[in-house]
Amino acid sequence: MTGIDYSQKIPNNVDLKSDKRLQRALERWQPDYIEWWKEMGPTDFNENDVYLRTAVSVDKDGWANFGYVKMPEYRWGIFLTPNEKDPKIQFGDHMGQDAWQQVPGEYRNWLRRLIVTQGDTEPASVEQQRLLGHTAPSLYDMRNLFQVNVEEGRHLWAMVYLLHRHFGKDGREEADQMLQRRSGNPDHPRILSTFNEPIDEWLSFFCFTMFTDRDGKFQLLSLAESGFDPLARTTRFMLTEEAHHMFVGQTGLQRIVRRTCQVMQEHPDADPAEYGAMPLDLIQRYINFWASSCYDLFGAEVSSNSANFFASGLKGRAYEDKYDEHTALDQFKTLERLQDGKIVSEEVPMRNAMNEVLREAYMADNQKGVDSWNKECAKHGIDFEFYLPHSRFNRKVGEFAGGRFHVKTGEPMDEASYEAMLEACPPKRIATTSRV
Ligand code: BYC
Ligand code: FE
Ligand code: FE
Repeated sequence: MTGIDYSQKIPNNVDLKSDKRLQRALERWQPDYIEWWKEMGPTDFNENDVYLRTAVSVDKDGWANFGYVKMPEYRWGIFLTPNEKDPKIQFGDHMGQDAWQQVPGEYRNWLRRLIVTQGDTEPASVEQQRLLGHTAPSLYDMRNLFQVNVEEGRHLWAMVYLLHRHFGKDGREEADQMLQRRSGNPDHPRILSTFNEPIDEWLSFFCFTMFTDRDGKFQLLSLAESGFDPLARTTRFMLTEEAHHMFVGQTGLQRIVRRTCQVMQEHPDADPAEYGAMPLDLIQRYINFWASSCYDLFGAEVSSNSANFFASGLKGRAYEDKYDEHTALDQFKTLERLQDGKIVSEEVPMRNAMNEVLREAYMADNQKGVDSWNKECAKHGIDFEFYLPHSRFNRKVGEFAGGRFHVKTGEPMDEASYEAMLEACPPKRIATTSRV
């Protein structure tokens, strides 16, 4: 392989060219990545010139870099948000010590696992969305789709950089496997559940960017607090891109809701579907599916993993600096647990409840989107209120996995009433996933 000028080819602020070993590792990985992109990225658009934003530096101007590019030639860059001098670990057992610039040996496996789990979601989402270019509602939407896709590709690069730079041989092996797992493949699936669900129409795409990319936001916020400084700085830069992804989701759904409301105003007695608009209750069903699937992405309500990640300083809470206290020792969180089929409250050590702390923040953020769609309905005088499914509904992970709970109230239900509820409101995908 001839030397690629990485400072040219891959915009970066990590001085790639001065680290020959790293450069060689990335040089070996890069053609496999391009091959993966061509095989698993957006179908049939590899030859098209697409008007895309490419980040070429971390400062504000580096963001406004727009131009036509063929997607396989996109310049996937590697950026770490510049750091303050002498960063410290901000929480957990090592609070106040210098942040790690190298992988702490005792936490190597946990850290690798976090980075691999994060990294795996990025190509997964590109795979999930690969057919959507063919059915884009407009050129505007198509461009947004491809922008999201190339940026998720960049997020994979970000995690692969960390693996190559800091984890030696096993990091390189993990990086290779990122290109080998396949979304939805029963023999070789992506790691987390939601990332194996098909996204073959745009309502799902908008729900995914609304709800799943928002899981991305909250996971990245908690990794941005990490005591492993390169991870914190990488994820901070990724967060700047996430805002656009969620904007695509929230406003995409809002546009659909608006159109339905207009049709309902014009034809109050008709089914909006007859006029090519999406019935509001159908949209709600999709919300029920995608939001509940994403609740699972936070892990179990009570989790020793989450306690370990926090104690070790590897993964904090979103906006850790807003908390008064950063060890979370001698603190408890009251959680609901399932005991003999009954929901009971239990005090759980705070560190073990960190997944739930993050999920609650996530749900509150989701609610803002729901409110904006409800405002749209109210503005058009349409009497309809969207809601978020209850956190116990349709869960596959954690305390309430496999249970039968009301989609709105979260009350336990017997099998027959649960089935009846799903019949009355059969979210297309829930019908397929909850009955397997
Ligand atoms: N599906 O202790 P538990 C994004 C496993 S999205 C399948 O409850 P923990 C993006 C778990 O691995 C952000 N398996 O969980 C968005 C464990 O397995 P083992 C992605 C699951 O570890 C859109 C067992 O169940 N980033 O960036 O406390 C487009 C018990 O686990 C699931 C991250 O996730 C599931 N849903 O928390 C593109 C951040 N949930 O050990 C991109 C990194 C759990 O028993 N990851 N399991 O074999 C983490 O912080 C944690 O791994 C999790 C899970 C929060 C995911
Ligand atoms: Fe991402
Ligand atoms: Fe994203």
